[in-house]
Amino acid sequence: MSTPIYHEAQERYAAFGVDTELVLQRLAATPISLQCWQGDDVVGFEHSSTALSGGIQATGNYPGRARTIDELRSDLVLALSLIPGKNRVNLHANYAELNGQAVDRDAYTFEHFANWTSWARSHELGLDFNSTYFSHPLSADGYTLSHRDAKVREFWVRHGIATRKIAAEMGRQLGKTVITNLWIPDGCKDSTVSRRAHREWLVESLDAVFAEEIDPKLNRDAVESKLFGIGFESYVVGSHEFYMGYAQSRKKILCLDAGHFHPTEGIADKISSVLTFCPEILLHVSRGVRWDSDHVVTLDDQTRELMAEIVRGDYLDRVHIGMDFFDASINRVAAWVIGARNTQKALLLGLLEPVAKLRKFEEEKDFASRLALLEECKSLPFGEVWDEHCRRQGVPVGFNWMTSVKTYESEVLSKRN
Ligand code: RNT
Ligand code: ZN
Repeated sequence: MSTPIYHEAQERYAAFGVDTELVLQRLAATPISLQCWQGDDVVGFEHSSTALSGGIQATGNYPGRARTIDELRSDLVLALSLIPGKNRVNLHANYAELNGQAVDRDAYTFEHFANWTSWARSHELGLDFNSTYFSHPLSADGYTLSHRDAKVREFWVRHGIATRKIAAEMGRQLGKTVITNLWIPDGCKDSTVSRRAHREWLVESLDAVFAEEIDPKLNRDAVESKLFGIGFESYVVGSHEFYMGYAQSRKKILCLDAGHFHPTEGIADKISSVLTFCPEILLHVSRGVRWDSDHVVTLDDQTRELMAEIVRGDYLDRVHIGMDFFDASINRVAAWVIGARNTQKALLLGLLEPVAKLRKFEEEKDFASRLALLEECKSLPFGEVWDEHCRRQGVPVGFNWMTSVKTYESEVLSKRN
């Protein structure tokens, strides 16, 4: 039963030509992919579990990090139960279940992800996937697919191929398409003179990784750019221009990570440019703070603008929404829930925008009314619509979700060391 307060909100929006019922349907139909790596500070479960490298860092030492795959799954289940809608889980290749086998990343097979897949099936979750090119002895000098040594490149090409095969099998078994993302750390701390050579090696390697056609119903590939990394300040091989060209020419999905551009540069304005040339976009919704690209997503202007652009351009069916942050300084389950609920709230705000009215003002060159209405929208009762969504989706309304996290913290997380 909807509450009277929701009906009031419904009428307020209806006055601007917005149908909140339709909005809630669209919101419920849009999954968010939860990054598994928020649960264990991107460590993964390979035997050696080398320290996190590749220009990314999870800072903080809040107790409760998942130390085993079972712990990570149980943390994910709690987080998912507090986020409205049918969502997805995004795995990384270094979350393979190796059971002590001495197998390197170029030889990973579906069997190492079979348990993850049956777990996903039993929770009716879709999976997404990532090849892992960091935290490995063969990436220690900062280069992988664009390494000057062909042997190193070949190792990583085999890893990329293995990842796509695993993803396709996950997609087949789940009956849900997997989006596999490829991000490499490659680059250098200081002025590099062989920029061209590394980029040419990277194209060659990527073409080799993607050589085999895979049914797009099972797996689709994305490539992710970055401006700089920690210790990779002067040169990153896979820059935005590089992958924009690559994705456009090879018809791949372009992954835009909100934290991978200049600090004042948002990704909202890129959506309609990229989608003019690329078939689809994968989002890594994140929050850049100074040099860190991976803070927990808040309901900030950049995220709101991003979601508004996706709705305004009618692009929802060409955009895959994933999150990418890793915060080790707060309760990790809470981080997932805060980030996901904010991502969804930003999308809800975008869906609630009276686009038709705003467009009309634009056509009439009435820019004062456009600005006035855009600002007016900020004080419309979107919180009531959000609460209604949570109620209908059977998740806690408002701040109440935190109670479950606190109970779990005292009963489970605080007992980990
Ligand atoms: C790194 C990229 C990449 C990673 C994950 C773990 O800067 O954003 O997406 O965060 O693959
Ligand atoms: Zn990312």
